[in-house]
Amino acid sequence: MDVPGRITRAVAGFYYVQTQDGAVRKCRARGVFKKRGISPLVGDHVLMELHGVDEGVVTEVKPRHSELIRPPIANVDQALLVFSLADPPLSFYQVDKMLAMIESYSLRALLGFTKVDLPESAGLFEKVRAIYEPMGYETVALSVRAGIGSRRVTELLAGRTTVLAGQSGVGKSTILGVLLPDEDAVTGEVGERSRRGRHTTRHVQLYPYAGGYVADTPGFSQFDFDAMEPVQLTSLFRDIAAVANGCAFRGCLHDQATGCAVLQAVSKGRIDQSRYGSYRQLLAELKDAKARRY
Ligand SMILES: Nc1nc2c(ncn2[C@@H]2O[C@H](COP(=O)(O)OP(=O)(O)OP(=O)(O)O)[C@@H](O)[C@H]2O)c(=O)[nH]1
Ligand SMILES: [Mg+2]
Ligand SMILES: [Zn+2]
Repeated sequence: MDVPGRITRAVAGFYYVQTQDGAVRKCRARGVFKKRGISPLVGDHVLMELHGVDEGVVTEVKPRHSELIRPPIANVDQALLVFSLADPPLSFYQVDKMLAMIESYSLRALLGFTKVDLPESAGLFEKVRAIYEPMGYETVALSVRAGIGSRRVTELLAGRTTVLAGQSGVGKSTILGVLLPDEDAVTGEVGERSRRGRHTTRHVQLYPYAGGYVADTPGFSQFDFDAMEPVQLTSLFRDIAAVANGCAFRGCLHDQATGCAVLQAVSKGRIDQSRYGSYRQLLAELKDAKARRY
């Protein structure tokens, strides 16, 4: 009888499937998948035939409730977006762009701000929290060095499948190293060193954690907005979407008309200036991309 499990890693045609007892088996996928155009993904819930003590064959992939393309990973519930408040310095534009991306995937977004121990970050966390919490985003201050935030992260990750995302050097692997102290792989396996002399994460891998799973994911920030229509952007900014309904102009991009409800909300301080600035910058990028398409 075939046994249920979850793919936690995929390398060179092999799938590592973890069963409920925690054991991991190295599997091939049954040939018929290729013919049917199905390619198993990390995160897939599968059935496998057991071969020997630690091998198997994936025989069935269960329907997915979500599927990311970059990174390729299935059945994710939420993303912990990681930003550093200093070194590298915080970019509000990056925060807003990543948030828009996660909204476009319809995933829950959690915001983690690292390196609160560095003096350059003083006061900055309070500022970001004041912007993002009223919109309904969980906002957590983190410092591995000062031992801040990891308990809250554990609560937020419990029982769910979470991807960590964020630019290189913000501290994603460092957080995982604290959550998963026994997994040498988290900071060790990563192998290749980036130009700045640090370990850089290369593979997508799910680690069981707090009754759920967590993944460190390379390359998330390469999301490509190019295929999106400019008018779709509003719905990815919660604060802007909340007032955009009241805008009297049909098809308004909320970037120029006097009398536009969004512009009014910005001038009254009901929408944060930096959020609106990010919206305008992304909108300009989408318009450029569209112009290049035709
Ligand atoms: N001061 C301070 N430094 C930190 C903190 N968290 C991480 N760092 C440092 O920041 C650097 C980058 O951390 P990583 O965890 O490798 O960053 P990453 O996000 O995994 O980077 P990539 O794998 O390249 O995407 C390391 O030198 C860490 O020691 C923190 O809370 N405070
Ligand atoms: Mg890393
Ligand atoms: Zn408008």
